[in-house]
Amino acid sequence: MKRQLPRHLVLSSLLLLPLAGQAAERLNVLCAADSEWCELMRNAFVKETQVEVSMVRKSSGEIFAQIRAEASNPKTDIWWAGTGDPHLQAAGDGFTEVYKSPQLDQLQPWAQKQAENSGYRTVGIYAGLLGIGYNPEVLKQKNVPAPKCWKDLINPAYKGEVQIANPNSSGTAYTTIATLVQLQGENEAFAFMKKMNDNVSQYTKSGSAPAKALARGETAVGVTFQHDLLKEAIAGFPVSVVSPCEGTGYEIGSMSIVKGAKNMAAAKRFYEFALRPEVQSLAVKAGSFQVPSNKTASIPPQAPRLESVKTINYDFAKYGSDEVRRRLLKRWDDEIFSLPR
Ligand code: S7P
Repeated sequence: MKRQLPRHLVLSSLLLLPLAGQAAERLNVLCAADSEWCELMRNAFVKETQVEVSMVRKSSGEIFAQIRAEASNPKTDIWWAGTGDPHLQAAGDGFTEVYKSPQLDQLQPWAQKQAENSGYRTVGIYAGLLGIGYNPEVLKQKNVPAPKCWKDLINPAYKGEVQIANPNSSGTAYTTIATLVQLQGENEAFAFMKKMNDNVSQYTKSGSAPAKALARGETAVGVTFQHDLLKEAIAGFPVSVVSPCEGTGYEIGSMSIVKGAKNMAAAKRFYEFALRPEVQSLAVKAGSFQVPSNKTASIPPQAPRLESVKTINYDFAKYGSDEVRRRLLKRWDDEIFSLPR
C-alpha cells in the first residue's frame, strides 16, 4: 500500500517551496579603492538592495592577477575601482564582460573614452592625479629641501628617504612608470628609476602606503596619488602635496564585470548603483577626494583637478595593453627590483 503524507503537511511543504528555492541574491566584489571607501560602498549597496555582498580589498595588480588566475572558473563578479590600466589589460585579454550602461552618456568624456577603449568591458568611475608627497617636519629634521619635480627624486640628499610601491601589485606604481616613460622616453625613464632606486627605502605592496608612511613620519618623500596624500593632510598629518614641475600622469579609476560572473544580475545592479551621481558623491565621506565620473556627482572642493595642473596626454590604450604592461613590469623586475637597496 502506498504511504501518503498527511494533506496538511503536503500543503505546507508546497507553500514553503518558493521560499526555500529563493536563495538570497549574492555578490562577490574585489575592491581596489581605499578600504574605508570600499566599506562605505558595500554598506550602502547592501542597505539599498539587501544583496549579500562579500567584498575583499586588494591592490589593482593583485586583482588583475586573481581574475586572470580564476578566468576558467570565476569566483569574483565585479571589480570595483583601481587604476584603469589593469582594467584595460583584463578587457584586452577577454577576462571581463561587455556591458554598456544606460547611464554612459551621463559620464565625463574621459570615463566614456575609457569604456570605448575597452570595447565596453570597463568604464571610468573617477579620475585622480599622480603626485609627490613629503613630510615637511622630517625634511626639516634632515635639513633637506622639498621636492618640486620628478628629477628631484634622484637627489642624493634623499638617500633612503623615498617610498614608492611595487608596480606588480600596485596600480599607482604602474601609473608612475607609465608616466615617467611618457615624459622621458622608455630608456631614459629606466635609467632614472635606477638612480632613484638609490634613494628608495622600500617598494610597498599598496600604492597608498607611502602616503600613510609620510603621515607617520616614517619617510620624508613618497610617490602616490595626490588624493591619497590629501586624505592624510586633511586628517591633520604633516603631509604636503606636489604636482611635479615637468607635468604628471593620472588615472581613470575603473570598474569591470568579470566574464562569466556567477551572479551576473547582481553585478549589473552594483555597476548601475556605482555610476549614480548620489552614490559617487558619497566618496568624500570616506575621505576619498578623486574627481567622480558622473557629470552631476558633486566634486569635493579639495579634489585635485586635472585641468588645474600640467598633465601628460596619458595614452591609456597603449599603457593598458597586455603587451606594454607585461613588458614594462618585466623590465622593472629585471632592471630595478633586482638592484641592491
Ligand atoms: O586609495 C585610492 C586609490 O589611490 O587606490 C587605487 C589604486 O589602485 C591604489 O591602490 P594600488 O596602487 O595599491 O593598486 C586608486 O585607483 C585610487 O585612487
